[in-house]
Amino acid sequence: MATDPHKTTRPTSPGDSSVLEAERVSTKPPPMYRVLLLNDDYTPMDFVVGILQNVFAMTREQATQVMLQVHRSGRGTCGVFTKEVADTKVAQVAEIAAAHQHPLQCTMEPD
Ligand code: TYC
Repeated sequence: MATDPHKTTRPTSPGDSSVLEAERVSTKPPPMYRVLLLNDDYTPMDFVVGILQNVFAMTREQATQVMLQVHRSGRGTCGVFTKEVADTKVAQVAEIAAAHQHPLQCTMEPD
């Protein structure tokens, strides 16, 4: 029981240490999502670098490499995240790009 990694014992309710029940605990990693930037002909390069620094916490050097990858190949990876984090970052990019009237597109796909 205690050596089965899929089960643990814990109190049935907070503060109740008298009753211990087996409980299944998920050990699966969560599904992950790749967030991608797409190229376009209008968004300024330095704006894309700023997005990668501010939304994806890249250094200026990393951000420049990813921006150039997107510019040259059509798309590039910003990072791989849980669904909630990926959704949030895609929405942040859309909001910032729209606020500056740039057509920059950011998408996500299962990794
Ligand atoms: N192609 C754009 C330009 O020449 C730069 C750019 C890079 C745009 C990456 C979008 O996701 C992008 N100004």
